[in-house]
Amino acid sequence: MALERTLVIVKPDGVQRGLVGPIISRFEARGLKIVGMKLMQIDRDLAARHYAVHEGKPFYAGLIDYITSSPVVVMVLEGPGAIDIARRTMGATRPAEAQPGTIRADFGLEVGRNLVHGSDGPETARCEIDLYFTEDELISWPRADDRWVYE
Ligand code: DAT
Ligand code: MG
Repeated sequence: MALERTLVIVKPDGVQRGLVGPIISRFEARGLKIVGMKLMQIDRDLAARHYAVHEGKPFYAGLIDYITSSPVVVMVLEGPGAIDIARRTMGATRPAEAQPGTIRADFGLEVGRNLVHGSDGPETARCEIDLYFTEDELISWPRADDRWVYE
């Protein structure tokens, strides 16, 4: 499967609840490789660009307030099929509908506190990675485990 990169965010509730480690562990254990990562506070301008597709929806104002409310951990994860794999590891948008074993089901209850973001396709992944990271903040590195994770 093609090697992809995707943007994943541990949202403010994940950071505030001390779940950064457990959430990142899910992706790491799955075999996805961290090629960029930082703690940052998303400002309203960046939030508006990130969630532009949701502008005008009833939950938009609350979504912007929430995502800008306290620090987040943003990362770029790499692997074969990384975009879809990360989304499946996160689970459905609404934690109540997410499958047990996914991050949103195991750590969350409500849609507006669903802990993680993950890009939903190749084009959004490219745009979102560019929104949050400069080229020199991303590192392509050979991982000792690569040959035990990739065929
Ligand atoms: P996802 O984060 O699974 O890609 P999305 O892109 O449809 O979901 O929406 C972005 C975020 O907006 C989502 O993580 C939580 C919030 N959201 C979506 N639909 C919502 C709704 N009906 N009510 C409240 N918040 C919602
Ligand atoms: Mg989305």
